[in-house]
Amino acid sequence: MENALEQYDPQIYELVRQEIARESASIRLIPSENYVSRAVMMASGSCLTNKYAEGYPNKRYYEGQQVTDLIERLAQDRAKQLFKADHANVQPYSGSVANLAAYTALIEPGDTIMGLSLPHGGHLTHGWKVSITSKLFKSVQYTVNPDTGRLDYNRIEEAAKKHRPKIIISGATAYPREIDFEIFGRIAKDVGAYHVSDIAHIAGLVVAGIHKSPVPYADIVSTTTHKTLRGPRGGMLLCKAEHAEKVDRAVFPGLQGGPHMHTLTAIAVAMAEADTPEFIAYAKQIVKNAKALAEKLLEYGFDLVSGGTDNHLILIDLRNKNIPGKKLAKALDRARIVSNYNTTPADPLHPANPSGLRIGTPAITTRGMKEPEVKLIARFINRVAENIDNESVIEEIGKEALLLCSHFPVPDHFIIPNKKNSL
Ligand code: DSN
Repeated sequence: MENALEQYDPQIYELVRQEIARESASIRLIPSENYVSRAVMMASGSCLTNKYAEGYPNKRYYEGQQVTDLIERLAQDRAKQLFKADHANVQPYSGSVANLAAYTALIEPGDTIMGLSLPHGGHLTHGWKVSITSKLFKSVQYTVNPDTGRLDYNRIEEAAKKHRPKIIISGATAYPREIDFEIFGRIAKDVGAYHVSDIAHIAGLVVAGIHKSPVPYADIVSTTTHKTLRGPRGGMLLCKAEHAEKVDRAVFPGLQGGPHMHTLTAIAVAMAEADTPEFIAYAKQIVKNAKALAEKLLEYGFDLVSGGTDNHLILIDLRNKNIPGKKLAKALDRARIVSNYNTTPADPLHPANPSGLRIGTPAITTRGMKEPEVKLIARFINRVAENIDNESVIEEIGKEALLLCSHFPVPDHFIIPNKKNSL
């Protein structure tokens, strides 16, 4: 397959090769990124990309579904078993579409949704002002408690009673603490709202039993498939039986046409991988690594939102270091440490140049790094911060980061074999 690419499109082949090398030769700390297995990669790059399959198994609008029906059913069954859900829809192209489908399955345009504000860790599609979700629906946003950086369930309940939303969204993209989905479920029930839970970031921790599952407490659970869950890029909806038909209709024909069958095939593979003791060990280590990283960063005087982490990510508020998030993210990138700049709760700066830095441990855990390596990474981050304008020190740290990467190669079965891929 790689040879065909090299032959037909050397320019793109070379760029893919460069990306393989970049991913191997950098410490990837973006909490929503990971390395998929070779099996997932192969399924994703398979002939299933050729097939149109609008509809659902046994109810398609195109013929030739002898194989696709079997694949989609397998993906659905594996997802249901893994998440202990009544129903699974594995067709959403992404988490954003999955969220929109969840809302449109349950409520009408103009109804009120209530989600976590973006600068406080929520997602764009939880009703943030620039998202279509705030234009289609009336959006009310709750925040974390600025003093603690944590969700304040009493305040969320007060807001729910005041605004009477039709949907309350739990879940986040930049929240380092465990979320109490049971309380969200109770609040929603008390005010007559549906509870939609977005576990895109923590899905891998949920299936491994490390973070409590929202499935018993939510009407619909939405997730992506590529973050801690370590599948291909995609989305998924899980729901109670009573919502199954509405969810399916909201995805197709409500929002999407033909499902991306190659992705769906790879999702099925990822679900099988996630249903193993190895995956549970990986998920446990993600959290151990994040806690060790947080502890070391605190020792170096970094201010962590909420004071630490319970999950896979850490949000650093850099105001006490007087370094803008973007400047540090770019300097770290030059030192082969890849993160993303991020808003912090009540951030006085614009999201394009905010006060925070978001980091996480899923990808480095997939590479087999553990607490000693994570402590070394904390040291690298601190040295970059202390030498933010000193390019020769940053270059030196980059060399050390490369050495660390060379000791923890992306596992062989996690990459496309490529002779030119060595560091
Ligand atoms: N962009 C994703 C993340 O990085 O968290 C959320 O969609």
